Amino acid sequence: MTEQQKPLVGVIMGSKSDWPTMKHAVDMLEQFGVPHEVKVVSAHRTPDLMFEYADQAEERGLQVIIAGAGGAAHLPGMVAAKTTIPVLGVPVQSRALSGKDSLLSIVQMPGGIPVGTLAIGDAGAKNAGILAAQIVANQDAAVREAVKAFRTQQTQTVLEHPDPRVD
Ligand code: RP5
Repeated sequence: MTEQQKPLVGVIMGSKSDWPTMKHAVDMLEQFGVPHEVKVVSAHRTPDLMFEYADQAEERGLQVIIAGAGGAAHLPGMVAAKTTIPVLGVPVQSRALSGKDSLLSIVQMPGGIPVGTLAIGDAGAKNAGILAAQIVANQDAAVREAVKAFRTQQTQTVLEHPDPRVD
């Protein structure tokens, strides 16, 4: 439903193979009711599309871009180089190096072009979705309330299940 409204968050990834990871970011945006769009945009296979996407993001009304990539993960940094919209980078867990290559490719940006880098893999994607919602929440009371409700529920779940041996 939130995908049909004018998107505030753009979720892009270097390959279709990144989707099982990046889905966790989208799940959170859905949960918080944040309008978003999802697209494969590759720094290496579709470089012109990447620049066009970054160039047009602001005028299209995007407030945050979540960019996931693995291996030589240049997508988040290159998108950040072409826009002043906050870019959150998700290092996808690569097969060869377990995502350490992805992490270092994304996190080691030169001073002046920030990328907010999350953890490797599913947790990073999930947190990117939450963080993007928190950014949108600065100007959106409904999203703010949804994030707060999520936090409260999460805390309650832990408190109500203190014994790790019992489901
Ligand atoms: C990166 O290369 C993608 O982000 C992906 O994580 C990785 C492998 O891509 P595929 O070969 O699976 O398409 O650009």
